[in-house]
Amino acid sequence: MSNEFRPNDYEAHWRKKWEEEELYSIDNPKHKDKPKYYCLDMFPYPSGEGLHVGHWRGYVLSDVWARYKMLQGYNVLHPMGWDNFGLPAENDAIKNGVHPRIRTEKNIDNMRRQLKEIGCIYDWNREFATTDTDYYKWTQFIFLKMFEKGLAYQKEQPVNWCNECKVVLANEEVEGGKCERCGGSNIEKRFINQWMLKITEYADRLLEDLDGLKWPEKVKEMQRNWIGKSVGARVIFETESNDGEKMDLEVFTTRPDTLFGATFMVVAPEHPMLEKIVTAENKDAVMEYKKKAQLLSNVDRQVGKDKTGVFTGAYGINPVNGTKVPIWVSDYVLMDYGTGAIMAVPAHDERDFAFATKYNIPIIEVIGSENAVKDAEGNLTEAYVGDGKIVNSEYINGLSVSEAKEAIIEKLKEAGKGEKTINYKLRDWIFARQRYWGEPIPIIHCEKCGTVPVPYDQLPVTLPDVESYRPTDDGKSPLSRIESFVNTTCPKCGGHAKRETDTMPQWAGSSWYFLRYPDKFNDKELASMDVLKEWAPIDMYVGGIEHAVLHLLYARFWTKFLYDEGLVPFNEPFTELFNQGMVCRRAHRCHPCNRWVYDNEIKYVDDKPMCPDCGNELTITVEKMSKSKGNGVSPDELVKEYGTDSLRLYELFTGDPSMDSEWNDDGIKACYNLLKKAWSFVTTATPASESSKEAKIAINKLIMNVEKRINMFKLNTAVSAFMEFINEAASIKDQFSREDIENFVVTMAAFAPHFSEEIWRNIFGKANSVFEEKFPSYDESVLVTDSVEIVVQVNGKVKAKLVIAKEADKESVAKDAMANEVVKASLESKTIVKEIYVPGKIYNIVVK
Ligand code: ANZ
Ligand code: ZN
Repeated sequence: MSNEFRPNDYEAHWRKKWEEEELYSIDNPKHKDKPKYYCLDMFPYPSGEGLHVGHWRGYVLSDVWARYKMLQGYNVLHPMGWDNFGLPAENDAIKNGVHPRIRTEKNIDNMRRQLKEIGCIYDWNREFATTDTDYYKWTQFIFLKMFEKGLAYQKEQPVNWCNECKVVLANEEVEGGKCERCGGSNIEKRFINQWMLKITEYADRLLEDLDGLKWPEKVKEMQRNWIGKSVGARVIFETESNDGEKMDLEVFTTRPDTLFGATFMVVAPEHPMLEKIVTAENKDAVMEYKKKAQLLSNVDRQVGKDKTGVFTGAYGINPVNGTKVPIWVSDYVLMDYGTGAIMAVPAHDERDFAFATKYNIPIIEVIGSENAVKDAEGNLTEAYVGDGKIVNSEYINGLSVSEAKEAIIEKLKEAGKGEKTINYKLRDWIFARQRYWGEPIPIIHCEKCGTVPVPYDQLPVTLPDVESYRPTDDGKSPLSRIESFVNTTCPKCGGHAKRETDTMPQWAGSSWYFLRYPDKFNDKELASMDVLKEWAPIDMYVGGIEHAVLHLLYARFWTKFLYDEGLVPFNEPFTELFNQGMVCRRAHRCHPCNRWVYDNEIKYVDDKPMCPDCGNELTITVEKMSKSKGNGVSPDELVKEYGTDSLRLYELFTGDPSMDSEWNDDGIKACYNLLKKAWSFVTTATPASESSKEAKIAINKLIMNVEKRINMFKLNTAVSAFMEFINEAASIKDQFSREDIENFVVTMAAFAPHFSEEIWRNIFGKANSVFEEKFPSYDESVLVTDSVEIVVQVNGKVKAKLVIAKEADKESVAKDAMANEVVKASLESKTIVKEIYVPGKIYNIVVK
């Protein structure tokens, strides 16, 4: 038996063996009676670029967690599948005419191969793709259920239309006002009838139920902001149209208490009343302004830019004191929030303050506070947005902000001029694309019967093959060109009817996939209630922070809906969530050439990186790993050289898993050395019949640290615990009992599964997998004995750590220290000048 550490000799072997033995199958009879645990990675989109080491990180993290749960005695479901529909494959199809299915299948094969190489415990029996008909049949089923409940409806919506490409662009295809496809800026807003999902009906529950989730606070906060609940009031200001008709201009405000300080009003450029109230002399300027505003996105209109606007010539009447308030139009007010009109209180709102200052509009303070910032004349130099007592407001003077809110709302209600309201930022979800590569929306349009759902027993409506993947010139989905698909009979009247040709958005399939894995083979229901009760909700969900808002919100919405329908036994899908940080690495940019320069292109002159094209020195920054920046590192070479386990360990060791970390190309060596030392420890130690005190402490400390650190998800420090242990163990390796050494191998198993399995079965000759063992328990009492660990330094450098009796005197510590090999070596041919002993902490030897 060879005792050399050669991971490439055994890693692939064990992966194959595990698959053959169905170690990870939840149906394996060995796991039958265990409690169940569901660990899930966020649904990957199989891109053609393959995985770089940055992608590996999340998969390794969740795999360590899943294996650890296995070692704790759970039957672990850890499935994998593919979020296959969507833009990239489709755009490629339009460009190159290759069917998106062919491309995505190739990508899946490659990604599956790479994931298998990581050694993850995915149960491949349960793999599926959103494009499988027996999956999207149920996606269509859920859509129909929503349609039945009035949650799926059609509405005119503005979309981005590229006049060059003659297609509707998704928001992510418009970058800085330019079409991502043709690079042109000939984009306009068009209104088309779109399918929508009424997620707003769930706004309150989506908000309230966040409190009970074990999720990072940051993610919950992002969701809260996205839902954006504001409690406030609607207030009616009377106004007059330009032909003398009385009209009500309604505003939404969260600060009715400041009503006496409203010195102007603003309507959004798209406000329907604008054309009616604008006076003749202001009309040209207003219309001109409106035209310009339409070209800007909501984001452009809101973020810290210089405020612009035009006076309409019209006035509103303040309902509490009858003053005339000028009405302006400005793009900082958005049409799709509140009522699209505001009362502006410059003294207490930053945007209003900036606007009033620019256009010389009076500023009236109505919240008095010592904290307000003022100039020598007592004028506010910035908006005061804090708390205080009401001033300059007649009968509410002296009240607190919250008392004043109540009082004003009461007054408005009496006068029929307003009431308390709640507003949400959350909008209904546009649930359609005029594209090919998506689930067909299962709806039939009949001239007689109107919008008719496809009967459940006719699902799935399968996506037919098309010849051209291009949308039609008038922006319809390519499906509209297929007569045999479009023409159908109405399920209600049997007459001629047409199928809906829009498809679902990319988000559809990922909104419920997690419900399907536990019961993937069910052809009667999307999943059986009994199976879901056993397995779900998901105990641990692992993925990137980029999905903190949309995906997680959509998935929660669908789950709640299915719960209401009695199809799912819980109303939150993900009990615990972990977001891994990104892996970053240095990237080189040439500013004159305006491009990223890849590692293999860089020319080094005097160790300085130079651009191969223009010869300029490159700027180095640390960027998120990506193919486009040329700073990605492929796992393939590293696996070949060091083995999968070393790379797994380094993925963990690069830093705190919840934070971004910087990839160091040489870092993997430290992890390879850890395994090599561990190998040599395990294969060369002669087990003692009983472990020594030191050995007992070392192994118990390791198990305790690893367990505690795993549970805090501080996996990087768990790897450090192994490093620390293995260094300590090397000098006392024959003092460990057989059981200690076995415990060490089991403790390592979740981190370096191939290593532990090879030792377990091949070196130790055990019959069963190491993953059938229990994660060892530790004995805390061993750790709180009367021994302490002290550090031995020579000239301030740490040379050794010794475990000594708490009450040991200087002499006995000195004796132990001098006996240590490393210390001995560093004292060789030196003279000891001084020895300092800090009891229980440090023994420092100063030498010359
Ligand atoms: C008067 C006021 C006084 C306001 C004050 C704020 C501070 P949130 O919290 O985000 O809901 N607003 C209302 N509708 C708007 C729209 N369509 N576009 C831009 N701004 C709009 O913000 C609500 C506040 O944002 C509202 O309260 C309104 O300004 C403004 F000291 O009314 B406030
Ligand atoms: Zn009909």
